[in-house]
Amino acid sequence: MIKDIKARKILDSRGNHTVEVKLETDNGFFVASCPSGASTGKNEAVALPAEKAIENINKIIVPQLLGKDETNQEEVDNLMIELDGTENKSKLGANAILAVSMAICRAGSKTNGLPLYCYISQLSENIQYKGGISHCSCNRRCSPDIDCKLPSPCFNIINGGVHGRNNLEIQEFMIIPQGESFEKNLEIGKVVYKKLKIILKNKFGERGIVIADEGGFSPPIFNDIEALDFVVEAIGDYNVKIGLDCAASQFFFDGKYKIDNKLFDRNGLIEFYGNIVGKYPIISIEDPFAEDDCGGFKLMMKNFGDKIIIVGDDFLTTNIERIKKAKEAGACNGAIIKPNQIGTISETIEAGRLIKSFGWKAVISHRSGETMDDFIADLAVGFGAYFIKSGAPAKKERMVKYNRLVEIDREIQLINKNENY
Ligand code: 2PG
Ligand code: MG
Repeated sequence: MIKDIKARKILDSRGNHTVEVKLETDNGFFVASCPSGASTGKNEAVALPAEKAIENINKIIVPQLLGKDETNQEEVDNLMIELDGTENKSKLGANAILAVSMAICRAGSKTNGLPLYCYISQLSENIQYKGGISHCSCNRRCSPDIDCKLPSPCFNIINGGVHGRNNLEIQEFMIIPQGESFEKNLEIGKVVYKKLKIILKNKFGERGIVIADEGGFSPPIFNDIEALDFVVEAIGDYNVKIGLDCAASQFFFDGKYKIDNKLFDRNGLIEFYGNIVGKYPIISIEDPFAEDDCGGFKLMMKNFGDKIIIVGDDFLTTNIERIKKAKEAGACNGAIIKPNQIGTISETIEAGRLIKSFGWKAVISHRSGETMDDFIADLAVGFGAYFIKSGAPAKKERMVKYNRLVEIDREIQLINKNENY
């Protein structure tokens, strides 16, 4: 039973205020906090100033939630959605609602005696029960044969766009190691990141290794192709692919896309992407066109949909209706899932299930303004996400997520070997 909820202001990784919630049940205290984006999609749920969101939690949400059952995630989330009453959570604030929703999820996992990823699996029906509870060998009331797979990490090692301190238009240059385990991939990510640091320092001195919002470097280069060349040099002989988040809404002006001082129409941009996909080991491109340019996304799918993953982020905003429309239009084959784009864990899970039902690749993502909350690590495993984006293998608010994934990975391996952990 929910006994108490306290909300307070904390600072995020950019030094901005955000909301942290501490929720109390009979089983203890559960803390959660909300991240925030810089390149936000205009259809995202609305975050209010932290003070206002906290006031809404204390005055409106808390009185309605006290005494409720923390294991009824959907019911409690629906209650908050009703209390808000808007399409985009602008009355109570998505940051207020989400922080509470995450804390409830943590509390529910504890009450059920399950690790968070396992509980989220159950919430999203991702676990295959082996004849039910009696077959459990790990005392966790879930099958030892968990259908939880670790996502592949996408490490954002060069930051441009609104996250960078340079003139690169593409927002994120990510490396995606192809090793056999999560831990191995983290190791490769770390090595390539450090190699890139040496390369950039040799070329640009200290200015080359300025670190930007997501822990990636922000070297003083003006050319996105040159950035790709640095990434490839750092990768060397490792089996590592590349993912890009173009966040193209940020370089779309008056109907034209501006990259590297050139203006492109849709077809021109397709040609630009064709050149880089042909030359570099790119396997995924996020938001290649602006958030309202569904035609651009369709063209992207038509040209490259059988070769790479075309991921919608600002384009979809973890929004069920937008995801459905994109499916009908044939505009994506992958989607970003960010809990604070939609505002509750139940809706996040619903969006994830829809994405997976289409056979699309689900990409769980952090925000550029983060906290030390590692919820998305458990979410990624619970969902069976294909990728997780949590920035560079640097900066502690990014690393807590990757470190939590290593912990989960070890735990699952032990469970699958029927050993105690
Ligand atoms: C993105 C995110 C996270 P932001 O565009 O995918 O990398 O950035 O949180 O600024 O929207
Ligand atoms: Mg994005």
